[in-house]
Amino acid sequence: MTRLFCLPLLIVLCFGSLTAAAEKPMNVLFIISDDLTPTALSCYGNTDSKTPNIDRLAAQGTRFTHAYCNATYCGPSRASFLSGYYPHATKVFGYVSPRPKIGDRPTWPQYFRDNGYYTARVSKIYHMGVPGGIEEGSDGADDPLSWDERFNSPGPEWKAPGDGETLEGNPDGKRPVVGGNTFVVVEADGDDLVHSDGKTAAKAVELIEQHAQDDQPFFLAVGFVRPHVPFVSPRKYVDAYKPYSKNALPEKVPGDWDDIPKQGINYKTSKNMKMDLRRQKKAIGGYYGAVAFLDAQVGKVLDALEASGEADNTIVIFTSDHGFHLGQHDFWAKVSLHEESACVPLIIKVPGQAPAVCDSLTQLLDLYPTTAALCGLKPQDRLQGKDISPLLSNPKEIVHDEILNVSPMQNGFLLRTADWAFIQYNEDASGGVELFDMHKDPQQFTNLASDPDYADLVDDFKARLADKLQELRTNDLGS
Ligand SMILES: [Ca+2]
Repeated sequence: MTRLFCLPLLIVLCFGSLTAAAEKPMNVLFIISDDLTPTALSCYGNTDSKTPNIDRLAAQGTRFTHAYCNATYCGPSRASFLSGYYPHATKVFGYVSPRPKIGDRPTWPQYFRDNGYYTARVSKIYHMGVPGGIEEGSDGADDPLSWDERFNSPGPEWKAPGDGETLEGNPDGKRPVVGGNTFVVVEADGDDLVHSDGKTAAKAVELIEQHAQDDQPFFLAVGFVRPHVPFVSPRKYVDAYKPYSKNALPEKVPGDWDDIPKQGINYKTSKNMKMDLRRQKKAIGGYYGAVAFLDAQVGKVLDALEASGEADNTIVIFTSDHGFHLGQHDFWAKVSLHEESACVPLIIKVPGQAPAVCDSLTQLLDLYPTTAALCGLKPQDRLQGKDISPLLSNPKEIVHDEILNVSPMQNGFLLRTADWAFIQYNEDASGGVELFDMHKDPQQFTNLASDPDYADLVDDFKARLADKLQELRTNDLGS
């Protein structure tokens, strides 16, 4: 009897241990671009810009068409999704680490590190100044506790040898190529490895090769700095977008600013940047060139993962910290809460899942709880994002009824639902509001907020925003 009883138990134990040995937890490869609007990617419908490598990942994974950042510029966006809290929960609105606000609570990569993962970052994951911090090769607002290893990728940025032009604030053409947060295009001499992103791809490839065969799973975060200004790319990537005069500008509508509250006029506009149509078209060509350069670097990292034999055991995520205006409403760059700036590209590829396009709302705050769930790590109630893994198996599922995105620089708040974009300036709405019907008016030309027919809806959104802010301020941070 004893032997008969023990034998199945032994078999179970043996198979149990064999299965455990075979089931190494999934790796996470997180690739993030800087200032990349989804509208500049061919997999998101742009027919001028060509992004074959990001498209390839999109064809293998789930491409989210309604993914939003939770703050519309680098510092607070990155601090938010890396810490797991909304900007108004941590009050991190600037270009700093969230660490002092979260104490010893684990950040997203740190949680994987605490659970036995090797974690590393290459270049910009937490905020880094571009181009200044990249020129210096400094750590920026990094969080050392998040990583086993971290690597910076210094590069020449706007000083790269080549043909450069300052487009912004340079109507007479006398201003030389400059640094800082300025629209500059440089058609650079030399190859990819001259630049920060070329070095980042090379280091990421090296780390994948080093860690692919380890028993320990990896969480590798790869941060590219393009297409953030300056638009510096090896010449071959920019050539496709020359002559610059062929680049199409978005539709311009007379009186477009008349119904946008003053606080909603973006900090960079064609007018205050003094960019004529020639410069605007060159800005678009320079941006697309930087996107093509970025795309080629993403391709190198994806190729290395495939060659490593670990692609079938690795979650791959591609996204950006926020979007970017390329002349819509004569706005440029980020900060604005309008759609092109508020949206991010988001592609998630999980081994074994069917490729899909998902139109449901999602946000960068969801990445932490989602990857934790997919890798079998314990859920944490304190996190303010949601697990969107149900969307990967059923893209018709709905996890969010609304997304909150903020622009602290404008004291602005966006509530995005499936049908509406509601934007409010100041918590008491004293800076004005905008309401757009996103089905009838996806380009956001007609602000319905002052139309009496929509007064009840506006009041409803104001109340929802107040509730949402109260909800996220009720947290474990004691703030
Ligand atoms: Ca950014």
